[in-house]
Order: sequence, then C-alpha cells, then structure tokens
Amino acid sequence: MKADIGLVGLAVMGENLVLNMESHGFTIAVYNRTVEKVDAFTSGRGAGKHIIGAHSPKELVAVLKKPRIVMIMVRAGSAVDDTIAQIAPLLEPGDIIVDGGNSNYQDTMRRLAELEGKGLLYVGTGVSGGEEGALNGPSLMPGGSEAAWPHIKPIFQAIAAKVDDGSPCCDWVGPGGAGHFVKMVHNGIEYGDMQLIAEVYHMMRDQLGMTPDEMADVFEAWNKGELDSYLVAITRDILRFKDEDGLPIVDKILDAAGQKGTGKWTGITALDFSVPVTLIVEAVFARCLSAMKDERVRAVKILGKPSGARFKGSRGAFIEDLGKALYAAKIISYAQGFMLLREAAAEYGWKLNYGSIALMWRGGCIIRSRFLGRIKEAFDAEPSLSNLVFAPFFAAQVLENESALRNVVGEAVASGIPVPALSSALEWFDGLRTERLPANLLQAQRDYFGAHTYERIDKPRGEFFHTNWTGHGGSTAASTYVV
Ligand code: NBP
Repeated sequence: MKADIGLVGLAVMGENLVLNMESHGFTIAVYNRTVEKVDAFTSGRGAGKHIIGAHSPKELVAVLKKPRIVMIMVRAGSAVDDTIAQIAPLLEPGDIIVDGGNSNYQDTMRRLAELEGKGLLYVGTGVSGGEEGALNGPSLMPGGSEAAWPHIKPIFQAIAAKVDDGSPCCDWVGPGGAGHFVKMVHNGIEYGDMQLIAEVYHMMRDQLGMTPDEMADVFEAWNKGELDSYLVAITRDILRFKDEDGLPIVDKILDAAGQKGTGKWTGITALDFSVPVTLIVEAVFARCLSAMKDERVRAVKILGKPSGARFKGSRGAFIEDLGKALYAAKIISYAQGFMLLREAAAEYGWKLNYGSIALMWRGGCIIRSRFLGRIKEAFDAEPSLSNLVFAPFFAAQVLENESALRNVVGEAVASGIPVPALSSALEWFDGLRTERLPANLLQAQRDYFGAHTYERIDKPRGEFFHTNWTGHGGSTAASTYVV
C-alpha cells in the first residue's frame, strides 16, 4: 500500500488532520520525532485505518506515491527547519513539502527559495480551526510553489470546511509567503474580534451591572443577526458555563491574557508597511496591559480606580447600541486587515483574490461568521475595491451604526472603562473621513527642526519645500525619504 501524503508531527493538529484525510478516503503515512508517538497513534486513534506508521523519515518517504507530498505539522520556528533538513535530502525534484504550522511568512519565503533552488516544491499553508477544525474541516490557506497546487488540491479541498453551498474554505492564495501572510492577518483579525467582544462584555458587566446569564442572552440574540459568528457563539456558551459550585466560571478566570505571537506579527508588519491597522495593534497591547496584573493592582492602590460618571440612560437602548458598535467596529477592523493584505500584495507582487480569502475564512476557522459572506460579495462585485468601507453595503452599514459606536465610546470614556479597540475603530473612521488632518503642522515641525521639507497645498504633489524658520538655519534641506 502506498500513501497519498505523508505527515510529520503527531501532536494535536497533525493527528486530527490525518484522521480527517483518512475519513475522506486518503491513505496517510505518519512520522513523529518522538517515534513512540507513531506507534501510539497507529495502535490508538489511527488503528484499523488507512494510516501507515513510519519510524524514520526514510521509511516515510519510501511509502509515498510520486510526486511525494510531505506535510509538516510541528511547532513553528526551528522545528520546521530541522524537519525540512531531515526530509528534503530524501526527496526528488518535483516532490512537495507543505508546512501547515503557524510559520512566519518571511520564514516561508526563505524556505521556499531554498527548496525551489533544489528543484522541490514548497507550500506554506495557514491551517485554522484548532483541534476540532483539523478533525472536521479546517480553513486552509495554501501559498508558495503554484505547481504544487494541482497535487495537493484534491486532498486539501476534500478535508476543508464547506460553506452552505458546498464551496470549500480552501483555495490557492498566491505565491511566496502569501498563504502564511493571509493566516497571519486572519490571526490578527481574530485578536481584534476577541478584544471587541471583551470590551462590550466589560461595558455590560461594569457599566450595566449585568450577570453572565443576562449577557449570554444578549450574545445569543446577537448571534441570530449580522453578528452571527463562532466567537459570539462561544462567548454566549462561556458566559453560561458554571463552575462545580454552580457559579459562573468566567468570573473566576484571572484577567491576564496570553498570546503566541501572530497578532504581534500582524502589528509589526502593519508598521513595516505603514498601514494603519490600529485596532489589531490595540488588541495586542490590550493583552499586554492585561498581563501586567500585579502592576495594575498596584496602580489601583496608588492612583485609585477611574471615578467616572455612572450610566444613567436606558439599559435596553444601550445594549442595542453595544451590538451596533460591535458591528461597526468589526467592519472597520476587517477593512484594516484587508488594507494590509492589499499592501503586501503590492509589495511582493502577489495577485490576491480577496473574495476567495473571505470565503476561506467564512467557515472552519476561528473568525468564521456570516459577515464574511458579505465581504466575499463586496469583493466579488468589485475585485479592485481599495477599501472595504467604500463598498456600498459596508459604507451604508458603518454609517448606520456610527452613532451607536460614538455613543458607546463616549459612555466608556465618561465612565472610565477602557475600550481601546472600539475607540481606535472610531478614531480610524473619523481620521479616514477627515480631508484636512493636522499633519500640516507635523510637517512644519519636522521641517523646523530637521529640514525635512514639506509639500504645499498650492503646488503639485511631489514638489518639496524648505523654510528657514529661525532666520539662522541654512537653506539646505534633508533628503526626502519614507522610513
Ligand atoms: P505543537 O506546536 O505543540 O508542536 C508539537 C510537535 O512538534 C510534536 O510533533 C513535536 O515532536 C514536534 N517538534 C518539536 Br516541539 N520540535 C521538533 C523538532 N526540532 N523536530 C521535529 N519535530 C519537532 O503542535 P500543535 O499544537 O499540533 O501545532 C502544530 C503547528 O500547527 C504549530 O505550528 C501550531 O502553531 C499550528 N497550529 C496549531 C493550532 C492549535 O490549535 N493547536 C491551530 C492552528 C495552527 P515531539 O513529539 O517529538 O516532541
């Protein structure tokens, strides 16, 4: 028996992907660095299935159909390089290595260049949906050597999540590190969505004094409308969940958030590309601030809590505004994420299909939602759409919900409840619609102290001027450049 694909890395994701592939009729050869895990798997969850256990990379490669496909599901970073170093010398030109871990897209670009140089094909694919998704249908975002796509497509599209019309949440993303880049932005958006929900929860808990069960009812209602999404659904379930003593478990969980880095990468990339992905960056920093638990406890002792105004309005109307604010901010966050994708596409010469990316995220992954179907429609209607909030549907939606967002942020500021993601959404939206920002003054300051020059509103763009502001500076300007 020959295997359709080999998989290295039998941890939670690898095991479940193998079982998913097997359930779709594929035969899989498996290998893991700690070899005992191979036998444990083939005699345990994998027993009696079309799964071949290999005890060395050589054994793995020997049982694969040609061109050989080896998928790596190990910890991102040097483990991927170690695994490639073991597998690649055993392969022939035209064989394919797929990295399905959360690798940094720049590592993927480096590995791709190295392996293509040896005649191999290399794919870096985002895999989202966690353990459950890996088993029952993940969202898959493959990119890299396009010649590999016809070979991996039947397997990938078979195991991927499907949306209502049966379309798989997996398509070819693009060359280079495009697959892992799209996965990185997916994870950044996930940080943003989670932070927005957490801020709305904070407002309900501390401003309206709602119980977890009352909040769960609100999330349940929201999940039947435009906010219908996996994260809203699990928030409802989390709020309802009781500890052994019958009390809500959410109230007992320490408020110090962890992170594994992909949100941070999105922020760093946004800064590198000068794209204002403000909401995701705020979401990352909100986790950092939450992790400073001891410092915050100390701050309250020294500085006291914010002693803002108490909420006096109608509770029902405010809950409605919270839902609308969440929706408006979410639109803005996705607009920012797609701006980053567009910039990366321009930077690296990738032709990204934004509608197809929205479809890949529509099911299987953590940010899956009804809303992504709308995004797909917007990009399908206008593939060159430069900004999601310019699409007629989203322009109308964000404007319809703008006053609720403004109201919620205003109440939060007045009462001293931090809402960095909600407020950054509003700031970005206001900034985007301000024709004349105060950057004229910034340019004057830069020219004053550093002779950095400025453009003028009464002259064509691209002409730069320097003023001798003090009378004793020289007339020599610094060269103009963007860093
Ligand atoms: P882990 O990220 O926990 O990695 C464990 C696997 O990596 C084991 O098979 C381990 O082998 C192997 N490994 C390590 Br650690 N160092 C190695 C090395 N130097 N050489 C070879 N193998 C090595 O597993 P996971 O949670 O299943 O995630 C796999 C990948 O998928 C990661 O990149 C992760 O970020 C990504 N991902 C995870 C999720 C999720 O929900 N967990 C979701 C989406 C993507 P050993 O058994 O010998 O120690």
